[in-house]
Amino acid sequence: MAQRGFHPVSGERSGRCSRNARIGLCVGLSVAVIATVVAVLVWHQGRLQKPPPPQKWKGRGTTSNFSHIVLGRCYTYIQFLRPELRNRDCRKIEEAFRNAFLSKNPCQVTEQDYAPLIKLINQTVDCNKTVFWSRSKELVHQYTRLQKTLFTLEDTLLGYLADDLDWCGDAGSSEMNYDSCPLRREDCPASAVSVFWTLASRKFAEDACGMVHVMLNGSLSTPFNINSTFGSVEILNLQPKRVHTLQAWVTHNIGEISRDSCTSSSINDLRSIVNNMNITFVCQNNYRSINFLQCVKNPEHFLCG
Ligand code: NGD
Repeated sequence: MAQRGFHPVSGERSGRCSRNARIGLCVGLSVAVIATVVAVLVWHQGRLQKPPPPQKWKGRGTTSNFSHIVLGRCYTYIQFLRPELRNRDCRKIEEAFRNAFLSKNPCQVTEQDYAPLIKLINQTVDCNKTVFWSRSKELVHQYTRLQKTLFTLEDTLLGYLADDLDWCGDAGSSEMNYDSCPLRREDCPASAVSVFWTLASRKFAEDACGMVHVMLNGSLSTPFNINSTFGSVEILNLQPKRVHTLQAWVTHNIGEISRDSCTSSSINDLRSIVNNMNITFVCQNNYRSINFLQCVKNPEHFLCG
């Protein structure tokens, strides 16, 4: 009788246990080899497919939490600020905003890319309620926050979503570029952000009707600057068939010498441009309602007594 576990002829170990062990060892080794090969292949593939780092620009990167901020602003706007827009789909709006610039070179984003976003928002401003501004951002928004029937671009949903944010993507990635975005005029003539503001400003002006307003900063030597967005985009896109009058409110920083800016040469340039478009121009120096607003912030000032 052969010894248990030892084959009498081959001299090899026999029995169920050792055969199973050999099979197990073989299978284990094979699995290990295959797994190693697969792992090496995946690693190699991953190295080959790793996206190149995003392009570097001179400007700040996308604002942190961009998507959350846009979504939050959208719900705040349709829920509390202008409930008449409550049927807008904020998720789709945020997605359309993101899709306008993701996976694209930020210097090659076009107005067309923002068309789905603009279509989803679809908001109109009543006649006589449009307010433009230039170099007077804080004061004009203090004013329209109280005069709720008036709208600056930033009081519309489109402007409200984007105000003070930075954003850009990258052609080689589907992620936002949080490190840097193109700086206006330095990296390229039109970045994802500047294309947006030019488009939003143009549409805001094209849609205006009746009497429109602009708040300008009389404390500057040129309250009207032809190169500003107001001077180069908004004014030129007013529709004379829809707009009969442009009223300018020229304000001065409280406490600064208050001259009659309505007769200054830059305001005269504005008057000529507007009159040539067959639109009436009216200029108001130190508009009283806005002076009162300035006094709320500076109640002790002698001019506010
Ligand atoms: O292309 C731009 C750009 N253009 C202006 N600004 C821009 N920011 C970008 N990131 N990309 C900024 O708008 C600029 O730095 C100021 O902070 C602000 C307004 O510029 P200002 O005071 O020179 O005034 P503009 O006439 O150029 O523009 C104000 C008018 C106003 O009637 C709005 O309806 O043009 C409309 N807007 C344009 C651009 C940007 C508003 C904004 C905004 N809310 O940031």
